[in-house]
Amino acid sequence: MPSQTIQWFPGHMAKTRRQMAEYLPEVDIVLELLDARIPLSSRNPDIKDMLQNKPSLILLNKSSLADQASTAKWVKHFAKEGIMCLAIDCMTGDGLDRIFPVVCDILAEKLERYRQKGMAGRRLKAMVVGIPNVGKSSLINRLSGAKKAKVEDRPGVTVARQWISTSIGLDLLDMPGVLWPRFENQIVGQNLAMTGAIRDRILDVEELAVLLVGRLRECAPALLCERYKLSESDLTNTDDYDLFILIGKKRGFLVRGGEINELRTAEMLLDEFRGAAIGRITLELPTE
Ligand SMILES: Nc1nc2c(ncn2[C@@H]2O[C@H](COP(=O)(O)OP(=O)(O)O)[C@@H](O)[C@H]2O)c(=O)[nH]1
Ligand SMILES: [Mg+2]
Repeated sequence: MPSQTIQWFPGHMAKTRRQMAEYLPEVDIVLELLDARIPLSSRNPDIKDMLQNKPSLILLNKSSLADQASTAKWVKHFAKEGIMCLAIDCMTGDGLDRIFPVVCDILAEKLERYRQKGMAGRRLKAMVVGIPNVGKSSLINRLSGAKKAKVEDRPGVTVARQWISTSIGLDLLDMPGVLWPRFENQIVGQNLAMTGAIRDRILDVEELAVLLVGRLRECAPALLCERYKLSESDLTNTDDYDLFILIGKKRGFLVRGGEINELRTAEMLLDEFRGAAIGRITLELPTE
């Protein structure tokens, strides 16, 4: 399971901490990207520490894949903790034009001081941080209007430090080092694997897909039924594995002898969840 596989992260985190500390004094604000489908699991719990009181803004990215009502709950949740938060999407462009105005709000006092010193036109600098695959490079490319940061569909690819100017008056720094999530429990690891933040090949794909079916019947039973032509009784009378097999059967993923092709069913389910073909689904909600 993921929690066992990824134990070597702490060493990397010490290095990331040093690299971040080195560049923090150069920036006005930190843009912290989270995955809107799993805002908690995609957040490094040490980030607050690492930011050393630097102003920050949380960006719930990939929000076009997440359930809208759930995203609104997360925005409220972070606001209650005193952290400004915006829902964005780097594919659709949703929310991106709100980033600069909100950054200016957060930095209002500092900007006023600049104005008084006659430095009103000074460009602002932001460091973009987040776990692998959360969309840091996509955000930077989108805001700079060019393909300057390397976008990877494989997680965990380190990119060399680079300052990138954008049209919105903000210079962006792609995160130095790699910010890993912390696998505090099995659920966090599963959430990261289901959304594609962790490579599939370190996991058992069929096992993950059965877990996903279990989660979907909890979070989005209606969407699950609609997509795979399941009835209500299909959901109540089966365990997760049987439901997984039923979905494969409905799709016609049969092999010789009438068995279900489990690998193909698993890959289909994970693909369709990740691409929001099942619908817009958020896997975790804030606890009250
Ligand atoms: N649907 C959707 N996909 C996104 C979004 N942002 C990034 N991606 C995808 O997520 C993957 C990782 O993006 P990347 O920018 O390389 O993440 P990084 O590792 O944080 O720099 C790529 O396949 C992107 O196309 C988004 O807002 N919506
Ligand atoms: Mg990147």
